[in-house]
Amino acid sequence: LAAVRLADYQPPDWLVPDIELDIRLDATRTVVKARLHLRRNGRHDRPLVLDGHGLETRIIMLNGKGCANWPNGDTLTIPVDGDEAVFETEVVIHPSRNTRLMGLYASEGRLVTQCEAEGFRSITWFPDRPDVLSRYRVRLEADKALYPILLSNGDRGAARDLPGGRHEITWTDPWPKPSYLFALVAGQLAALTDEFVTMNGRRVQLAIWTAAADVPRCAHAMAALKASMEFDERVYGREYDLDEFNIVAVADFNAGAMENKGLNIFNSKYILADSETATDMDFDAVAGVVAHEYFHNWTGNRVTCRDWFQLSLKEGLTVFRDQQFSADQGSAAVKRIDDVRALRAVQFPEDSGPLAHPIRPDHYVEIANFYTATVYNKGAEVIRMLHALLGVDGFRRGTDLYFDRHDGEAVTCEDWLKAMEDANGIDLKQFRRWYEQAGTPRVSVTLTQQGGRAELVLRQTVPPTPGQPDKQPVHMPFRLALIGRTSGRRIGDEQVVELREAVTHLTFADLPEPVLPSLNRGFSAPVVVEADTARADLAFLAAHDDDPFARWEAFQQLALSVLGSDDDPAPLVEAVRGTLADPGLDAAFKGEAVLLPTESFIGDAATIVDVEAIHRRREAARMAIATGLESEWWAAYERERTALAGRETALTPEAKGSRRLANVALSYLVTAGSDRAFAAAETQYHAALTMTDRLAALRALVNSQATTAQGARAAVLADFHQRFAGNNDVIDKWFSAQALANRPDVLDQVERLLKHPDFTPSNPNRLRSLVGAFAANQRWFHAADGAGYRLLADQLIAVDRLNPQSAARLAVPLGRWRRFDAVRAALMRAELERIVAAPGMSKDVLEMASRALA
Ligand code: HT7
Ligand code: ZN
Repeated sequence: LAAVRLADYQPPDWLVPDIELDIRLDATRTVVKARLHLRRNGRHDRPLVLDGHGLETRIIMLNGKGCANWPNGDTLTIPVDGDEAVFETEVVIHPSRNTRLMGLYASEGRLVTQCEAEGFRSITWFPDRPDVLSRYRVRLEADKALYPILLSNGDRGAARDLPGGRHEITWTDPWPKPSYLFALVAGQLAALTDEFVTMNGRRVQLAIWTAAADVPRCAHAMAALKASMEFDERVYGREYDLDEFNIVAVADFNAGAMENKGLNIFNSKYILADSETATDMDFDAVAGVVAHEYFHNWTGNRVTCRDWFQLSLKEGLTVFRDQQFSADQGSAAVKRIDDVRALRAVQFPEDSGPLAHPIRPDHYVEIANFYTATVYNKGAEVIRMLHALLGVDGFRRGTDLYFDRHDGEAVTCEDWLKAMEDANGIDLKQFRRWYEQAGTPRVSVTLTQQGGRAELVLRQTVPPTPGQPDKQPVHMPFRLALIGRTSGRRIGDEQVVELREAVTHLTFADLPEPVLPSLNRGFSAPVVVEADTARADLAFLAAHDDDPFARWEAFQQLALSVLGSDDDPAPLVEAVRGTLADPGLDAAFKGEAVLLPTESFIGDAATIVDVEAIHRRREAARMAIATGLESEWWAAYERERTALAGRETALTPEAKGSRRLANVALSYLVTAGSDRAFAAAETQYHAALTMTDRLAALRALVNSQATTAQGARAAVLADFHQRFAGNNDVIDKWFSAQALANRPDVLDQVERLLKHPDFTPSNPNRLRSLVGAFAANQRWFHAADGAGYRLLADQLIAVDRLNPQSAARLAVPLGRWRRFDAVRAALMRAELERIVAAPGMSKDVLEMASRALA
């Protein structure tokens, strides 16, 4: 497998300041003519080298004359005289055969593109790399009845009818962009439209395009778009720069969405939402992804990446910006907890396994494999640390300088850090290690107190990762405070301590009472804290810490401690009792703070994951919390449902909080197993006015082991499928609820569902909703006989023929084999070896499987 290396980067030999595309669209046979205006970059005599993939090449011309040169595989090499030239090609492509969903493909009768990272080369010959920026002029022509709407980037020109029922339109994008930001969409679409007036008075026409029947389901996305435009002006001084902004929702999409200039293309799951079909979490995800793609207009598009090793330059920064936006629009504390939970669920395991890589990797085989939680989510944490170190104003000075300096350029993470340094007169030399070193740092903390004097010692280490045996200490902001052991109050101010050394000593004097440390408040640094705090102290912090994140974290640590042994879960029951009874906490926070860590998170804390013991202990603790607090759960359930009366579908933070706590209560009540609870779940399922409530009731019943709930389970599953037939995003939830079920027959159910007529593995959402969800079900995926692993590998091998990106993602769970007992590890390895040996596997899969085995 040939790797691309950061160390080998060379600037492009030829630039393409302007490109004209003429695209005659047809699902089976699209003709693409391209005219590239070339400029030699520097003094050299190297030829023009272009990328192409799967193109039927008809014509190649240089300066108006046919060329003798012909493609050699995926490259086309053309010697060019002079410093400027015009290079033209004509190729034929076949969108309806394109199951990879990269380049131009068909989705529900429409034609759509996905060019990041290397999809443009499947549309035409081009130097398909992000540091070649061009102005695009694009003529689209198609049958008008089949494709009445023709969209591309930039400003729309005049549209014209043509003979034979065809029509054409030309789009001109004034902003130079890399080929990965090119997009087109053609098809039968209707729009929800609106307008935004920017801070300098530009009137921007906004449109979200989808099937006509789904237009009303775009309202939440539209509101989020307008709020994002306002946020980027208010917080970053960034204004939108075209007269229109289009978003298109499509059903078949490899990722969440794509930030193409002026024409964002979305997985429909992140656009379409109404209370009947979308949960509160879905609504929040829609707003977060809409904001993310919009924010890319500056962080990614106006200032782009020099090469794909710099991916976190745009992705880490843009995730941080969308997290800030979501915190600004709702509960900041709950948002932070959710973001940390997601980081720990996906990025921490990645960083401690064979797929670990720095946020700026230094080599790859297939770049699509590096759209990872490390590049995105750890990348965002690194930006968040800069924000903490520089403060709000210093960070803004840094971003202002970055945009001023680099507008219209393709730059590196180094350019970003230099702007931060120059704007603030600081040195980030040591901070750069976050970009170079993989692995989650560990900070171990000890506190000793004698009378009014305490000493805190913090020791940091960064563990070895593949290819990086030795690590250096990193520079991090570590927020901490002291909490009085008697009063339960914060003693003194919170501090942001800048850890740089392997060992840091802090002393505190004149303390009026014994104290407990409140550490890494707000999760100010993406590290594992090892504090060896006694259970009683964790319970005290879970009841008293004034930082909401630290308070939530104290309960998580308490739960990890109790569930790591066969001890009585009574301390957890008491902690939950205290949280439920605390009048100072809102329902949204309570709904988070009473949840036990997931089985996989408990497993991550152990050296070897004991699948059965973790499941058994967690189930016992859940049952103890459920039965020990049954009257409290009924009270919470009834109180929150009463609070919702008359505003069941409201999306205010209060209403969302009430639904959250009521549904957590319902799940504990169904766990406790009374007939009254089953009846309440069934009633809620049928009477629900929101998907949040209906799905919560369905999940509670699906997860119930009680034989008395069997009838209700089958009935709600059948009803759900029938009620939402044809709505892909909702049917995905039906598949996931069954694949994630906490039941011994899950594997049989998944095997049955693989044969269900609605299971379409070519659709990435559907594949993830069944096979991806099943692999996240720790207890039943890791069945001791390896049947879960076999099922996953079979699906992966079959899907690779259709869509290598989808297949490669399925390899990740098997890559965790080192964390399991010898029998399971051998079974997982055997499946990885079977995958590697299967004939004709893609390089996407081969790279993932071979890294996993290494
Ligand atoms: N920048 C976008 C990345 C993306 C992508 C990557 C690989 C294959 C398909 C893809 N679709 C979109 C998404 C984002 O971060 O905004
Ligand atoms: Zn992004």
